[in-house]
Amino acid sequence: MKTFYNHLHAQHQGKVEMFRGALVPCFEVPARADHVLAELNRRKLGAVLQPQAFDDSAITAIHSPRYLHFLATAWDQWVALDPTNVDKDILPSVWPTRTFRTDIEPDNFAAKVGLYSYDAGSPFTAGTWVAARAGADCALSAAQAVLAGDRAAFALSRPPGHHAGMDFFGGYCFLNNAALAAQHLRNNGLKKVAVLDIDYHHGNGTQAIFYDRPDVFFVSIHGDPRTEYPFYLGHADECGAGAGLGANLNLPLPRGTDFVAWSQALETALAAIQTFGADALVVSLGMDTFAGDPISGFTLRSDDYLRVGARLAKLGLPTVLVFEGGYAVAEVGINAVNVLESFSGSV
Ligand code: SP5
Ligand code: ZN
Repeated sequence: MKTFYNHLHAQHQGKVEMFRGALVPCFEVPARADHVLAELNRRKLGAVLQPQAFDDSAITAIHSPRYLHFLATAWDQWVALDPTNVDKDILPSVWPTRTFRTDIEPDNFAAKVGLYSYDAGSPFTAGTWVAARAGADCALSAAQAVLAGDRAAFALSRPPGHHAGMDFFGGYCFLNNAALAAQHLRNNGLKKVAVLDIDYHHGNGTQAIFYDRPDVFFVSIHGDPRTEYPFYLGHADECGAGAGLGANLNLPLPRGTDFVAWSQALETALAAIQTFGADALVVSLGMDTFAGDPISGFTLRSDDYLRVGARLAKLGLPTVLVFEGGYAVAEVGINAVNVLESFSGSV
């Protein structure tokens, strides 16, 4: 399996995120991707390639122009406010909740940051845009490889993507890499695409992007949003809307869920993907279902990921795997490559 690696990922390097009234060190760190790359190389799992550069039309297929303009200019606007801002991350502090208007982009910078975000845990830094844009190229390149006939391809990038919506960032995510890959597959001849999200956290951004569409089936296995981030989406009764009714499936599980119960949900998800009749699969591959994850609550072990990769391969679909979360830094490489190696060994 080819890997498209974002060699610019470390340009996104947040310092702090808000947690219980304090700024704490970021969980989403460059070492995560470094460990996955090192493990891929150690096991010689296939070529590690630089992505192709895709033009912005592939991005505007998912994200709004005003959001993309904001992301591309945010750092310069931030430093223009005060030159000493170069040493600080951008974090939002005000948001337009219910009853506020979101159609007018304010001039005030803090107000703009809030308009385009939904949490205070996702610092925007000097290199965030460059890293996220190169990550989009990785996801698109992986989709392109599959379109060209590869059975599967892996996009190894950070920041992750599945929490990012059409016009907002959050949950450490800025551009929705999985959605970009799915849309690229759709735009190039594949009629029906399934996105299977196995990150611990519900992929609210991906769900929202495709919620009213019948051509992209979003299926997610995740911590119950009543107790787990992102809290406000991911319940079992969210089934899609309008023409997309029936093309969304959420399988929330309680904190503490083990591999046996998680695997049952995986079987439900895969059966639904087969019933949908997908021509291709995009996997939001979060490794934060691991027992040792510092911010999550499932109890999967490293060996379990060997079963996951083999099972995904058995579905028999052209597959784009996109790296998402996973914060047990020392183990994230082993766990992710366990999925990839067993997938490759099973096709
Ligand atoms: C892509 C992805 O996995 N995003 C997850 C974003 C989660 N953000 C909220 C993190 C809350 C941190 N809680 C710290 C608990 C320390 N015991
Ligand atoms: Zn996650």
